[in-house]
Amino acid sequence: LNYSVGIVGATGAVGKEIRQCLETRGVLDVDTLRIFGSERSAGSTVETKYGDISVELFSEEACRECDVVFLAVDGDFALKHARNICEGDDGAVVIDNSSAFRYEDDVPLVVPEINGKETKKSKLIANPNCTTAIGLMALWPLIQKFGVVKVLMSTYQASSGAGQPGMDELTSGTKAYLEGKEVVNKIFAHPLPFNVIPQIDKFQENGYTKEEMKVTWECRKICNLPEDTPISCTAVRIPTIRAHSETIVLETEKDVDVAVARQVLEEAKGVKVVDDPESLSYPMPLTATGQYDVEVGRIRKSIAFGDKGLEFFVCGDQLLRGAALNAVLVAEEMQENGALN
Ligand code: 11C
Repeated sequence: LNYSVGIVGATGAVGKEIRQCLETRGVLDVDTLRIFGSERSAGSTVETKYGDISVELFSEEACRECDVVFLAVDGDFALKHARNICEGDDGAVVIDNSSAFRYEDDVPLVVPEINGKETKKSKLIANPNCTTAIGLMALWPLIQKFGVVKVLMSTYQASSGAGQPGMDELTSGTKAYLEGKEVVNKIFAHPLPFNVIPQIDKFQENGYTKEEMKVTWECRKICNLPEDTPISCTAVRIPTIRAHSETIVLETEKDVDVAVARQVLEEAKGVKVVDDPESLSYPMPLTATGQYDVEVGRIRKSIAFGDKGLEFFVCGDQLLRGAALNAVLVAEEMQENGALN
């Protein structure tokens, strides 16, 4: 079972992390790694665990020669090429990181720990939005145990959500601010250093942003919840580098026992409980950065919902659980369940 694996967009922030996850985890049986890029990056060399790899010019034909292709590109590019790459028996499995196919009925939207089995249904798999994937790591085990009436989420999202250019704009802007120079913003709607911006992506007709609606739509689809399950989010950009934080309020169907909730989270795969107020221990972007597991803490019964409510705080690495790691786990799941063969 030696697979030919392709990454499109391997020089971007998510693409780099996909390669590193493949290398450091070593679970997916990679025989050959192929890296595809634009004319600008084609011909350059990337040092990898699998040897020095020359970046190939992207083509659908070359991608179809692979067994599995990770797309770390924008939605328009994915829309144009993804289905052509996976079409037919001889097409490749495509794991797409963009939002292009997430809401298509025939495309599973997958967090492997939740609905990994869905990967058997299609050769095109959508990777969720980072905010959704990070939040669901904690929400899903709790929903299974206590049921869900509604979810209220407030996010504190890192600059990496806008890729390497977002992280660069925060870093250079912070330096400029401290030097008393003008802070230039091209990626974010306003200067991000020493600020918070309550807008991520475009505003929708209902007053929510697209980022906020992604959380609603994607949580429902991944957890197979009724279409009208109330899930509401306010998404805010803050000046951190690469871990998203989320305050989550879960109104439950059953009474919640906080000790049981904590135990459920301690046993959940991909979750690390960091929750000891006495030692000032709780999730933070700095400690969640570079970690595969999502940190969960500040676990408490909700004053707002009484016995039927739980509040907690989550931090997860946006580029890993929110993107690259999730995509690589999808491929590992497909290797395991035979969907890659
Ligand atoms: C952000 N969540 O933090 C966005 C980035 O739908 O894959 C990821 C967008 C997506 O800006």
